Amino acid sequence: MPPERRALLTGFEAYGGRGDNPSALVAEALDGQVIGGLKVVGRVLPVALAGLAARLERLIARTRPSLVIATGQAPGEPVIRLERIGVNLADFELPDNRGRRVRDRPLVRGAPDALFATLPLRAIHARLVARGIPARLSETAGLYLCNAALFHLLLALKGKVPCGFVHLPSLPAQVARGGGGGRDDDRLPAPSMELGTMTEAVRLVLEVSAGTARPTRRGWRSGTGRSA
Ligand code: PCA
Repeated sequence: MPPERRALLTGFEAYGGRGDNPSALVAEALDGQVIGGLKVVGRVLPVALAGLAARLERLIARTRPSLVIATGQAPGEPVIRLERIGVNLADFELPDNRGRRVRDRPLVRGAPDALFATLPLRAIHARLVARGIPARLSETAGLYLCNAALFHLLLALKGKVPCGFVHLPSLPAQVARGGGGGRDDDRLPAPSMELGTMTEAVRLVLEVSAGTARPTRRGWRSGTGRSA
């Protein structure tokens, strides 16, 4: 038997006064499934900057994944959003779940200003759209915890393991409730997407990424790296 290969899939807990987070529900739903030959290890992260990098590094060390997909909620976003880039900056528009609001601060001093996701984003986008799931490539994951997770993961993985971030819309029930925490993003007529559609989207992201990621002598690579 060949050794089991794993994909690490993370979601975030609820934040901003909302009762739930679709990314946590998707990570829990796919935990333990085998997708594209990889056993999915689904984990839910706290929405807190303190300890985030260490937690991600621990998860990588324990899981030794061949693929890492992080996910989070983007209230107000109508489609599946495939993040191209993580930036070395934290500037929170609201406090994290430990009450900490970071302004204008690099995530890691001395690290690069930005790192590119290493997933085959065009192929993923094409597969989602072919399945009838609206999706787009995005050039900013924000300056909050989702961007921080993407940046820390890309820094830790050093391009050796394909890694990227998927932002998910709000759940219909979140929009129906009119949002939480006094934020406008979830108020009607805000967009939403069914949990089943989002789960299928993340499943397809895993499948396409697992299919194109190939081991090379220099480590893992996926099909994005053509230069202009
Ligand atoms: N979304 C937030 C953090 C947690 C989440 O699910 C973000 O976009 O940064």
